Amino acid sequence: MSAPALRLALLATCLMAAPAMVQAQPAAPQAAAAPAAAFELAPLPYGYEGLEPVIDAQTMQIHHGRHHQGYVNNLNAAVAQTPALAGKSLEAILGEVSKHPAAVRNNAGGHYNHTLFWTLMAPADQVGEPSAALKAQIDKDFGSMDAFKKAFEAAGAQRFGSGWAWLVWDGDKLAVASTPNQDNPLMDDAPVKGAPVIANDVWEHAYYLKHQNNRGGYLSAWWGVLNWNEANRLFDAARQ
Ligand code: MN3
Repeated sequence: MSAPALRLALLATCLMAAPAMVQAQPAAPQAAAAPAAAFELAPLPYGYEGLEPVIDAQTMQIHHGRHHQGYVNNLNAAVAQTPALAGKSLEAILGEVSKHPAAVRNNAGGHYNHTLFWTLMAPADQVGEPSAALKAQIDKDFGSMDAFKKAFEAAGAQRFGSGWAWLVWDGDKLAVASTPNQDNPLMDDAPVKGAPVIANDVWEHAYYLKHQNNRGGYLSAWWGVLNWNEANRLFDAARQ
């Protein structure tokens, strides 16, 4: 918004609010100056307890309300300090992330990955099943659903430290990958690039309260809350 337009908008806001503000303190300047394009944390599409018993409610509450909120807050702070990023979409930032400081990489990745992750899970009675198209492509590229699941679990289990396991559509085929930290396949310097179809968070904060050191147990139980309806939608969208 240009400076004159901003002044007009502020004036209009003051005029509209005037009757209610007779007794009020002068408006705090930061309220009007909040960045228009700040990233926000969306609510979870189910309750904290919705993924029990695979993922416990306390883990979901901390993971969404503190970890993800932290990525959002830190991303907004990093963008505010990097004028070249003003107004850019999350996907656009990820696509040029190698040009930017680590705080942008880690928090843009953290926000994107978790936003995706929440929608890729659902209560066990709402997960649906793989579409015929996705199942056929998995059979073609991995041999069978079981072989795909084995490869995906291995990618998550073998990621040393913190990171993510992915199923991506690379334009020609499906591929399993893993990334460190909050990296993802949209980043311009990712070793495996493509459109995410399935993603699992293998940071200890995603499973430790319930599964402790048993990352393999978490990875195998996680199929019970994988939202195939969303994976099918992402696969269809990626091929258009
Ligand atoms: Mn996480």
